[in-house]
Amino acid sequence: MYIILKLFYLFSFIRIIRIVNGIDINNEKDFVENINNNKKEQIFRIHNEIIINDKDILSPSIKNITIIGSTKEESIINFKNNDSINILFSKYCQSIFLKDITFIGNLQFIDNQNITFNNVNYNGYYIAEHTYEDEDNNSEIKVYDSNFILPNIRQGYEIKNWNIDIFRSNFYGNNQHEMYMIKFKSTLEQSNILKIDQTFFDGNFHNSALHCDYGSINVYNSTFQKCYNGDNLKGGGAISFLNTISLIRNVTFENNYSDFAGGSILHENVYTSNIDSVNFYNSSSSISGNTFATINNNQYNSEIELSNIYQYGNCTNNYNVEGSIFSSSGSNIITMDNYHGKNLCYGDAINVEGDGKIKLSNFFAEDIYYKFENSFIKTHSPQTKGPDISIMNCLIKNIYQNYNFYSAALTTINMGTIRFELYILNITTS
Ligand SMILES: *[C@@H]1O[C@H](CO)[C@@H](O)[C@H](O)[C@H]1NC(C)=O
Ligand SMILES: *[C@@H]1O[C@H](CO)[C@@H](O)[C@H](O)[C@H]1NC(C)=O
Ligand SMILES: *[C@@H]1O[C@H](CO)[C@@H](O)[C@H](O)[C@H]1NC(C)=O
Ligand SMILES: *[C@@H]1O[C@H](CO)[C@@H](O)[C@H](O)[C@H]1NC(C)=O
Ligand SMILES: *[C@@H]1O[C@H](CO)[C@@H](O)[C@H](O)[C@H]1NC(C)=O
Ligand SMILES: *[C@@H]1O[C@H](CO)[C@@H](O)[C@H](O)[C@H]1NC(C)=O
Ligand SMILES: *[C@@H]1O[C@H](CO)[C@@H](O)[C@H](O)[C@H]1NC(C)=O
Ligand SMILES: *[C@@H]1O[C@H](CO)[C@@H](O)[C@H](O)[C@H]1NC(C)=O
Ligand SMILES: *[C@@H]1O[C@H](CO)[C@@H](O)[C@H](O)[C@H]1NC(C)=O
Ligand SMILES: CC(=O)N[C@H]1CO[C@H](CO)[C@@H](O)[C@@H]1O
Repeated sequence: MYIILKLFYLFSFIRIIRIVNGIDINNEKDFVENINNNKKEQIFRIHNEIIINDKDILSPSIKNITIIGSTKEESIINFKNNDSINILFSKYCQSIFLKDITFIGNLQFIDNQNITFNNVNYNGYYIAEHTYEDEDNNSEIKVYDSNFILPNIRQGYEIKNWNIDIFRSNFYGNNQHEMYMIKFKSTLEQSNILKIDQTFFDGNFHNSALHCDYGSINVYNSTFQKCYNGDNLKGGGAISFLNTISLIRNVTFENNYSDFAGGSILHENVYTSNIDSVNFYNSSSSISGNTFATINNNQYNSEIELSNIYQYGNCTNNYNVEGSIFSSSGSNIITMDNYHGKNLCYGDAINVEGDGKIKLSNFFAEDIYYKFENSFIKTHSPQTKGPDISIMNCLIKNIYQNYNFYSAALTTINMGTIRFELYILNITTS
């Protein structure tokens, strides 16, 4: 009798815990009914794989909704309809929280306040939007310790008028050529924040990682590899910054390529960009700027500040790139301190179009290859006074010139000023 009482007591205790800890979802019917109709329950617990064949868009109206698994391996939500939106979280859902789960499906978020992915394998795309602009800029998407794998359709992660914080996560691209994995859009007034730390992007030689239009972008301690961009999207290999303020620190770019400008990074009409402690391995463009290209056709100056840059090129392609190091077009102010580069192929190392102000210091470049009418620095198409370039403490070692006609190895300039303080070692002409 005592034992039975004790068991009964234990049983009610477990029941209480269950109520406190939300509701168990065991199958498709549970999931669909509760997501659509349950207005009270906040926590949905998933313990096994739940396959959802229902093709209708689910639309919860729960203020604070948590979908939580036991582990990513055991707890799986798997939508079979994988080429359109599966769940739409409208503005009634203020806070959405996914944790310890594998989620296969596509999500749409409209006017919510907080979205969190914590320890999630996410195989799908999502679209997150605030339909209002310039009002509330405190809403945040958090992506922590998660793996995001894009399904093989032409849609990535779209984030409009949200702040987003990505931490210790991995993003894997798909087989769609010329697509952005993440598209981040804000406005001048709202200036949302995108923060990326300790995160890995793999563009699968098809996708570009990041497109940011307005906003303040911080990328730390991360890697961008195998990214590709082309002539349709007209962006940089891994990253395209438009109208942004950005900071990139302790980041590696590896095997990125653009058929447009900027092998790894394209700056287009940006306000400022600060790039510190960054490696570029095998980063190339077929047009301009193997590491980065800065294009500005605006009234204000784009200010690009770089320090501690390492570049190691791979001379496997034959492009006559405008800037095997970088290129500048328009009224940019570019300063670069402490640069080391090796294997720079095959165009002008630094190409300056228009009236840029370029200041290089502690600059070491080794094994520079020319195949065409190339120079170490080439300036062209001056707007008013031409560019103003200064180089302090510069060492250039081994320029290999393979061209049948006359070409100036160091500088080609048709207006403006260049001031060199340098040591040149070994120019080889063949
Ligand atoms: C939403 O639910 C989660 C999990 O129970 C909780 O941590 C969080 O504080 C809740 N947020 C709000 C705004 O109620
Ligand atoms: C959103 O998150 C912030 C902090 O991250 C918190 O202060 C706020 O209460 C959350 N809002 C909701 C609706 O959960
Ligand atoms: C969708 O699911 C089907 C069947 O599982 C699969 O063959 C197809 O590759 C999936 N599509 C995408 C875009 O993942
Ligand atoms: C929100 O916008 C205001 C100006 O409208 C700006 O001062 C503030 O820094 C912004 N906050 C965030 C988190 O972006
Ligand atoms: C990431 O970057 C920030 C800012 O540079 C730095 O403070 C932090 O220590 C870094 N984290 C790791 C794990 O390196
Ligand atoms: C740079 O980032 C890597 C991760 O990519 C990290 O291991 C390392 O500690 C970071 N270094 C600094 C100085 O932050
Ligand atoms: C550099 O890129 C080429 C293709 O252009 C590739 O074959 C090679 O493996 C890359 N090298 C390194 C060191 O990653
Ligand atoms: C380019 O990459 C290939 C493959 O990784 C390598 O064999 C070759 O040595 C590299 N070339 C240079 C110049 O680094
Ligand atoms: C310059 O080239 C010569 C002949 O190839 C070589 O012996 C010498 O070491 C080179 N100097 C430097 C500083 O690389
Ligand atoms: C330098 C580099 O890694 N180039 C590769 C970039 O990606 C394209 C395909 O997207 C490859 O063809 C290049 O070899």
